[in-house]
Amino acid sequence: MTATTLSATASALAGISFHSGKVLVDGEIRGPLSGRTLDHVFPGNGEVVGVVARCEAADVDAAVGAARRALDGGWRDMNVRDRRRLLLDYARLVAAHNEELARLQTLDSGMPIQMSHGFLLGPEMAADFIEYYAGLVDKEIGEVLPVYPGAGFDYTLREPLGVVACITAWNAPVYLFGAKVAPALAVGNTVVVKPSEIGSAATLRLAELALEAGIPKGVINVITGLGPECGEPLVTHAGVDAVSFTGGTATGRHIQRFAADSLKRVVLELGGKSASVVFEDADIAAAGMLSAGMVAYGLSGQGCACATRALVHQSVLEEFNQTVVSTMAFMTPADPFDPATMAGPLISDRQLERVLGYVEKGRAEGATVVSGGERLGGDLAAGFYMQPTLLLTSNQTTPAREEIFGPVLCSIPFSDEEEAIRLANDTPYGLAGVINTRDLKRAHRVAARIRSGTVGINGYSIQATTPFGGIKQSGYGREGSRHAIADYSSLKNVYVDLS
Ligand code: TXE
Repeated sequence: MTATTLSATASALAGISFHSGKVLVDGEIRGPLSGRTLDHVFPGNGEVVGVVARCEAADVDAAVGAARRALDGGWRDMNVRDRRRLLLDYARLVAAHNEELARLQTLDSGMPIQMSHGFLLGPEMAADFIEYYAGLVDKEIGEVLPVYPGAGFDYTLREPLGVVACITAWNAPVYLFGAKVAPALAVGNTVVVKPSEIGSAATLRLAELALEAGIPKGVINVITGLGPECGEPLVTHAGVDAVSFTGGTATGRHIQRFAADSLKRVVLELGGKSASVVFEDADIAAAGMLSAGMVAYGLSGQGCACATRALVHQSVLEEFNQTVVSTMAFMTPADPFDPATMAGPLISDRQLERVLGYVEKGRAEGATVVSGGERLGGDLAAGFYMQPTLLLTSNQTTPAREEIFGPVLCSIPFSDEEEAIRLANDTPYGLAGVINTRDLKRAHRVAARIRSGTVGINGYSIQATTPFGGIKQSGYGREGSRHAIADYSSLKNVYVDLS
């Protein structure tokens, strides 16, 4: 197949221009010092659409040096009014480039263009993060504290950490850029962003817009490359003061180990295996649509917060599963650049094979494939598409226990509230969760007992104003809200003796 069989992709690719194989260091868009690149494969049709710079230690050094100079050269000590205004100008510019950034995000990740444009994961969300944290620049600055018994007072100063490395995943590059870079910059840090080696076009453009908004060169630098060649030298670099990471749990463990020698601050936003608990009194149709949507719509299950286990009261299991199957049928993957498309491809052939392997493993362990489970052919054969899949299983099979990162929902029956809570918590992860019930007391009772960083009741939402992050193997630290400021700053205490 060529791109011509996906007509929306063919016309989008003909019209997109982007920085192929480039980095942004010290205000300059240029090729990597290594002189090496990696192919940028578009998951919608399997074609190479450009290249990604394959940076190594010398590039890391240059980017960290530029960030340090920008930090010491004015960004850290800029008066808060100027910094606030620059960030607000930047937020406006990002929002004004919604169309262009959304297309680049789809090019990088295969995310359907309607979701790339949407508020949840699109440029408006990145703009909202920047605007929200611009509003905190002159507010999250410290506090005055009482001292006794003598005469005196005490105050705290919230200070930047220095140079922050922001290492991001391929699944939502625009959202992740906003969630990490905005709070880091707001408190006066400078950043080196390392997006996934899979696609860097949206991240580079976001950083370039910062320069156009008047943010000084070196405040945001972008380098790209493989984990061991580029990510590791960045994490271990003596000039990096903190690391904010989103990606797989195994990589998160490596990063924590690499950062241990220098004791630099680490924030880890890792994987999940969240549960949506469906009680017998819930709106079953709404719960089924929500569950199906979380694994079939948009990212095709390639999101850390997706509730990929549905724990369903046995009395409503059949009705729930039927709703899921019909909703999934409605969300059959298609050309991600077509505005009508609700679900896109998986990120790579390797990832698709891995997900199909989980379905097979589940089958061998006794799970029933209620619907889906196959790779899509025809016009979509050259891309990485698979049918949204419903498995009926216990909580003990491999697909119910491991993060699959694909459109696979595990439907798991339970018989009472205690069992539902036990199953929801019977996972190494602790990122998100949903409780579906019309019983107000039960909703809050169960929300308090689910061991995770976030929980939704009859729905789920993440935004700039609310804290998002995990516990257990899902990592630690928070993105969004004023609580994230703590992860990107240190608190200095100053005592004043008035006696
Ligand atoms: O992530 P990686 P991948 C999960 C999901 C997925 C799996 C692997 O289960 O199947 O992780 O995805 C950089 N030092 N999530 O391979 O490898 C890497 O270059 C420093 C969950 O894409 O963790 C990229 O920029 N950096 C997740 C980033 O880390 C390193 C989103 C993420 O890559 C590095 C994505 C190293 N040694 C995947 N190795 C979520 N939480 O949403 C890699 N990197």
